[in-house]
Amino acid sequence: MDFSLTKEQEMLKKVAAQFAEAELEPAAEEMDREHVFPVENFKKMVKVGFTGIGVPREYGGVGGGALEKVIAVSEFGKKCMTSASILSIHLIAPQNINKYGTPEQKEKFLPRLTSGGELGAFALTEPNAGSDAGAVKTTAILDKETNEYVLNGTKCFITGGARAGILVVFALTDPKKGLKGMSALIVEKGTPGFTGGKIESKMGIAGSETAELIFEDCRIPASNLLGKEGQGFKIAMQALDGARIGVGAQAIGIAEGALDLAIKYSKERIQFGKPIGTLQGIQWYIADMATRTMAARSLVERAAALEDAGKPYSKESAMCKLFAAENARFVTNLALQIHGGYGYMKDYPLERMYRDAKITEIYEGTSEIHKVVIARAVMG
Ligand code: COS
Repeated sequence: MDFSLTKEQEMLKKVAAQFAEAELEPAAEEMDREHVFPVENFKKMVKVGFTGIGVPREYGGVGGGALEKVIAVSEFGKKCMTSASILSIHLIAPQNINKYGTPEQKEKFLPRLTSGGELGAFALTEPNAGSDAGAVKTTAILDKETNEYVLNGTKCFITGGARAGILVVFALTDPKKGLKGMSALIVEKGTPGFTGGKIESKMGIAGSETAELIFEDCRIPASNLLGKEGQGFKIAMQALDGARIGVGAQAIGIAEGALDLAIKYSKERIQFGKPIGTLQGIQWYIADMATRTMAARSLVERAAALEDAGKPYSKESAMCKLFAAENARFVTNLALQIHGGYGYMKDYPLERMYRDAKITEIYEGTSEIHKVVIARAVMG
């Protein structure tokens, strides 16, 4: 297997790393403390082109695919997990409109999401439809006279939701059919009847806004149907297969960032008259962290390569996210432990990274859901 990056991918990695160090890292602590969305940094991401990854140039994108997303998101994750999360989740909307959209939908919505500065969101989850995504209750009933869907319901835990300009929203267009009656609609911010509700206060990734969305007789033109009626659940599942690689990338990023900090600290910190990194106990921690993180990266890149090759990757996506997320918690925990009391203090980034890492085991599907997906795939 060829693990080398192309010249363009090497360049992307370098640009993303420099961007993360210069723009994202300095803002990370304040974002965490103040729970503020990084408006200026998002504008800069747009300017450099990160928000157009995976979308063709004719729609304002920068091309590339899943591997390019992994490269950029993991570099962001090393320095600022909130920013990695914002980019990774933003990309779901343009990539899905690109995949399922009509030429008219692509022309209308993609340039706004890639180079136009609008944030995208993916609205599936509801208070009673989390892991059981098929239990969505939001409805979108077609008014045949006006040719509009009338959207009613409440979504929750939607990253970027209330702030997003363009959202992919899942609703039942034929409630009698359950998940087979689910469809995907493109919804624009400002549509009458669509309001943002509660903004959640979270344990980590504090700068990424996580919102409740309320739809009350919200009229969506029938031309905003993404894919076909009844295809919504499959679109959601396929979108999540891709999105899970994004979370895997966040998880390897934060693990690599924490490992870098742990190595640096263990060489600098003198106890008992020598750097703690000379102690075998610390070396064994570092060796375990490095080995597992390399394994996580390999799984994430493998899933991305399969997606880019157009091969089935649902199982691999679940495996990479499951493993990389558990590793992110493992590595941030040990990196904090190596820093001792300093690691526990807010003056150092480790306690934030430890809190930020936890979400990777929960969003875009919990670790337990990934085990369901993997077991079904391997056991038949
Ligand atoms: N790609 C394409 N189609 C898929 C699919 C995938 N990855 N996963 C399931 N489907 C299809 C199935 O093939 C089935 O289609 P048919 O009826 O035509 O055979 C249909 O979708 C229903 O699938 P299934 O019976 O497996 O549905 P379940 O209700 O059992 O749910 C899980 C499956 C648990 C895997 C799904 O609900 C899930 O992923 N839940 C987690 C949701 C999640 O990640 N939430 C986070 C939201 S974003 S923060």
